[in-house]
This record gives sequence, C-alpha cells and structure tokens, in this order.
Amino acid sequence: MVNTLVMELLLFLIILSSGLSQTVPDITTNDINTDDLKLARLDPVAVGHEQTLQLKTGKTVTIKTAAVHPPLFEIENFLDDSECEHIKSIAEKKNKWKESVTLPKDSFRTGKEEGTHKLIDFQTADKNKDNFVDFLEFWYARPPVQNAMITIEDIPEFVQLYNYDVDGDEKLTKEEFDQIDVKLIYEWTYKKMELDMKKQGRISNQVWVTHESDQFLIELKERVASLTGLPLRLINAAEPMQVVHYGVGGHYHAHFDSETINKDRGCIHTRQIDGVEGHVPLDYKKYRLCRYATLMYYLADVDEGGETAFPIADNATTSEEVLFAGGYLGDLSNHCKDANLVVKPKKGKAVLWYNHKLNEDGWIGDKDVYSFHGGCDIIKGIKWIANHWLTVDTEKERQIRYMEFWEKSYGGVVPQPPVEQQQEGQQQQDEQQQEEEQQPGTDTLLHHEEL
Ligand SMILES: [Ca+2]
Ligand SMILES: [Ca+2]
Repeated sequence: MVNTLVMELLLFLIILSSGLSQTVPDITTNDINTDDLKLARLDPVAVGHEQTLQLKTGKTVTIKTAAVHPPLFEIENFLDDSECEHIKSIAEKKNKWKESVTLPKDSFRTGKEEGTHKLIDFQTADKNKDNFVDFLEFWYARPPVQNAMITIEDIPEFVQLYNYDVDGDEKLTKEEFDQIDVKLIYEWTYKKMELDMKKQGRISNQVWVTHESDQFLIELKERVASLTGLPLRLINAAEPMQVVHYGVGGHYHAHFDSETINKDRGCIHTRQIDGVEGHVPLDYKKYRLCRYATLMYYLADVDEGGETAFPIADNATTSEEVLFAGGYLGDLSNHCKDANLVVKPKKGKAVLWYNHKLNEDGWIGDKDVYSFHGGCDIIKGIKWIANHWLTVDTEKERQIRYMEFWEKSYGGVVPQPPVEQQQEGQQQQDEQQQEEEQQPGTDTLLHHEEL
C-alpha cells in the first residue's frame, strides 16, 4: 500500500510554471521570519465537542470533534453543493485518471519480486522461541507482496492448501517450516488478489489538480487557512489536490498519509529547493511524505458503504506490536465496522485530522500512529472525495526556504497542473518495501498515498 502512496506523491509533485494569469491571493514575498511561523492546531477538547467558527472568508462552520487521538474533526457543509460539483468537473475535465492499484504483471510473477525476497529462517521466525512457528509468526515471516491485503485470517488457508502443517496442530515445527516454498506464497497471494478484489490494497481512480489552475481552488486555500489557523503562505505551498473516485467494491485499506521522521530521507514536497525538479524521477529512498494534516472533502453522498475508518483512533492501547499484529485491523473490506471510528460520507463535509504530533517547540513532530485510516468498501453507488494535504517539512528551516521558493516561483504566477509520471518498477518496489516495513498493518498499501 505504501508504494501506492509513493507513486501518487510522485505524480503530484511535479509542478511547472505556466502562463496562466490568475492571481494567488495575499502573497507576501518578503523573507519569512522563522520566529513568526507557527503551526496552529485545532484543540479537540473532547469527543462530541462542537465549536462554531466564523471563517474570514465569510462562511460560518461548526467543527465537531470525532476523536482526540488523532485530533480529528468533522465539518459539515464546508463545501456547498455547487463547489463539490465544480471540483468534480475540474477532475473530469482533466481526464487523467490513474488507477491506483493494479494486479501484479506477469513480469512480476515470474521475475524479480520472487527473487527479491526469501522466507526468513526458522530461528528468526520463531519470535517467542518455543521451537514452533505459529500462524502469527508465519504472518510476520512472509515476504511482503506489493498491494496485497493478507492478514492472519488468511494464513490457515495457505498452510492447509499446501499441507505444510502435516500434523494439523496449527503451528509449524522446523521440519514443517523448512518445506515452505516462498514462490508459492507469491502465487497464492496473486491468485487471491485476482479472485477477490478485497485482497487488493486499493481500488480507486484519482487525478491531481493544481489549485492555481482554478480560481475557486485558489480561494479555497484562504478558507482552509482560516479553518486551520495555518498561515496562508504555508497552505499555498502545500501539494496539489487529489480527487478520487471509487466504484462498487472500491476501497483503500488502512494506511498512513505521512511518514515517520527519518533524517536519511528528506521531505518530498520541499525537494525542489535542492534543485530536484518534479519531472525528474524521484528516489524514494531519499524522500518521504510529510503531511502535517489531511483535509478530506466528500464531494458526493454514497448510497451505501464507503465510510472512512480509523481502526485505532482513541485506542487505549498504544503498543504497535499489539495494534498491528496480524494486520486484520487494516483490512477494511472485512473489518470496517470493527474500527474505533467510522466517518460516514456526506456531500460537502470536510474531515480534518493531524497525521503528526506537535513538538514542544511548536513544530511538526513524529507521525501520530493513531492516524491510521482508510476507505471501506463501496457497497452501493459511487464515492467521490478530494484530499487536500497540508504539507510541512519536519525541518522548519527547509519549510521556510521552500515557501520562499514557491512564492518566488509561483507567487502571482500560476503553476500548471502536475505532470503525471510513471515510476520505474524497481523504484516502486523499493518504495513499497519501505512502506511495508514502516507500516505493519498492510502488506504494501501503505502510504503513500499518494504521493
Ligand atoms: Ca513460536
Ligand atoms: Ca504442525
């Protein structure tokens, strides 16, 4: 899943200057003073708490707290009907929909993916050192398969299919374990993905839309700045909007929109200040997603299903080992209703949550593990959403340099919509692997959502 994110990120990152003549509002091109730049954050107070806010843009909204961890808010009628339709029409006109998840290609099946991974050895797989590899230990020991949603609940089927558990005691001795052919894990997983769309990490279509390509989207940034309290200059320099639609059976298993701080990999959205252009293939080993907050808009009602689920929001247990063991909480096709928080789609409603904690110095901190979330299966109808990610570099100085760069490059000028781009297969794999390692809940889905 993660890899999907990465791919998407790549796509949107690409911003080229263009000749459009719309004006970006309220941009000051003076150098930004580090001390003046703060990251505001809405206070959730308590679940069910409501606060009414008169936005500077004139609209009055009611912000209802849906969770405290992560701080998560529902804002009904943040967009009106015509605004939802407008955003959908922009996406339709762009007509550059990209399918987020595709089944492994033949080259994957016969080629490098199988060669890349091996089953870890028995001693390592036997985590609790009882001389057996139980099904959960086997689930951890498996090599990850890109875009697959395989949970502990699937393991008995695999073991029985190939008769690896000879004595039927639901655990594997070293002798039983050593018979496992890693290629069969791939074959079985691919077959499951083909036969059952629920086993695919994500099934949706999306398109990237640059705010500066549309006067309403430019104005929307001011509304968002007023809602969040974040500086307009920061909102302006955030990534383009991603419009997504899902048909029946569409879903996006649980993942993170952002990533853990890792000094070896810089934030992808600020990469341009290093002279790395968006249209150059990106090295995901070098870059990560830095999305301080997610603002998601529902652009339509869904007849049935399509909820946004937060499996561990406000969970009392914080142990990642416990939360992600077996991966089933992230399987929203089968466990949507088990999520601690399920938000129902409603046209015009915005959902805001923070993917990162705030450091004592008031700057973006590490990833908030409670922000794990995804989209449940659409049962009936179509789901339309737009993701408005509010990106912030974990290094404040880089964020400021990027905002200055953005304003000098695009202030008063309008960047073109991002150029979509295909990643190289190997790069995707690497990214996916990284994401998988970071996100225990899903095989490959994680993150990236998009980049
Ligand atoms: Ca064991
Ligand atoms: Ca056995």
